[in-house]
Amino acid sequence: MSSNIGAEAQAAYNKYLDASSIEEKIKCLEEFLSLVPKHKATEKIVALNKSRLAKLRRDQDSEKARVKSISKMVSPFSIKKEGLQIILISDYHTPGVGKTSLLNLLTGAAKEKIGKFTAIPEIGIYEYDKIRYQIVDMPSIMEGASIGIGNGKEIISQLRASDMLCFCVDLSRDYKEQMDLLLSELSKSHLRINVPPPPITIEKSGSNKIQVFYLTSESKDNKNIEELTERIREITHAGGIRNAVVRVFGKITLDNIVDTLNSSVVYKKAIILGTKGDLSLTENTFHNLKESYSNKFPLIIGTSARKNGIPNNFGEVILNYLKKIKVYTMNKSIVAEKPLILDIDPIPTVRDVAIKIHHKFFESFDYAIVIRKDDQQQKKKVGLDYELKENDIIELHIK
Ligand SMILES: Nc1nc2c(ncn2[C@@H]2O[C@H](COP(=O)(O)OP(=O)(O)OP(=O)(O)O)[C@@H](O)[C@H]2O)c(=O)[nH]1
Ligand SMILES: [Mg+2]
Repeated sequence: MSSNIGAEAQAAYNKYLDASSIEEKIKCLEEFLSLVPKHKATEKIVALNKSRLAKLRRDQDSEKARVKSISKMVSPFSIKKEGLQIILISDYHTPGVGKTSLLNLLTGAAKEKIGKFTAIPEIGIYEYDKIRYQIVDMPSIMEGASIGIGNGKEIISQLRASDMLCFCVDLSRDYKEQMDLLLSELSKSHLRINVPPPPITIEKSGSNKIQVFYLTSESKDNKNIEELTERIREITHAGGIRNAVVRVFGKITLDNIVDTLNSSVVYKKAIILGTKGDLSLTENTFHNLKESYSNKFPLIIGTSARKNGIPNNFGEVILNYLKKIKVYTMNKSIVAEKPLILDIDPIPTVRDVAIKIHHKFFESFDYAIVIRKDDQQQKKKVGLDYELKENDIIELHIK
């Protein structure tokens, strides 16, 4: 390059030649153009590099557009929730465990796909008591799913978002082998099954230290509090957090602290569905499956797509298991056909209903009328804190 551009501009130009990314090239060229003296002798160089810069910016824009369009592409593994999302999972085996058969039994969907390997999720809606359960028949989980084998990453990311998992276990095969594989891949993917989130929160703070508070009498019952506090500080520090407020609400383990620091850990409720219960000797296997896993899985149900199906009140059983209740809203004396689903822990109140329907009901709330059929006083005028029970009918009034 000509010597009349100046040393600084030359240095910026050299940096541009060495730059590897588009962003870096753009930055260096901008710097070069701001430094180069503008006169007749440099006119050509300036124009040339302005043009290069414009081209780089166009390249950058189209690269951004490309990335955006990829991220917009909908993966068949990412499923939009509709109602309560329940996902059927099993290990990979030929013949299959019977997930597609169960999906069909519950929802009528995918009949023609039974007996064929399910490569992308199949979906159906199971309705019970006007509550919609979205049943997802997921492709089976292979060994190494946690590191991405057999679309493992995509499958597991959807499991993380679901309301409940059904471990489907073929009762005509070795149940332990199937359970071990599923539990191991999910655990490696940081899914914690049928355990509540640990009673500890760690919140980054502005203070210059890690402060630990024991906030309940149960939390004060932790063994050797001083030592535990020291461990909490060490583990939190090792997790890259220097300033934090740690709140402990109950009994905790050191693993609980590690999990709390790991934002990818999720806590999922799951049940076991034994399949092919019509085949010989499966009664015995079902009994053993229950013996082995009922401490970790409080709900284990035997099914058969060929003979006795699945319990008629499956929807009710699931709702109870998920610790949810249904209530109904009322508008101008007309009770909504579809119920609202609320968690029973903590006890739901009128406030939860108002927020769930629309924020305006909460912000401009005046009073609510609650009708409870099994109560002495059937109709009550109540406030936001009023605690609700299953099948309550609620009419919200705003100011
Ligand atoms: N006897 C008996 N056979 C069943 C039952 N459920 C499924 N099968 C059979 O088992 C085979 C696999 O059933 P699918 O429902 O396709 O299994 P899947 O879990 O969806 O299989 P993949 O999609 O390959 O993972 C088919 O031949 C079914 O007819 C059952 O309850 N009893
Ligand atoms: Mg299938």
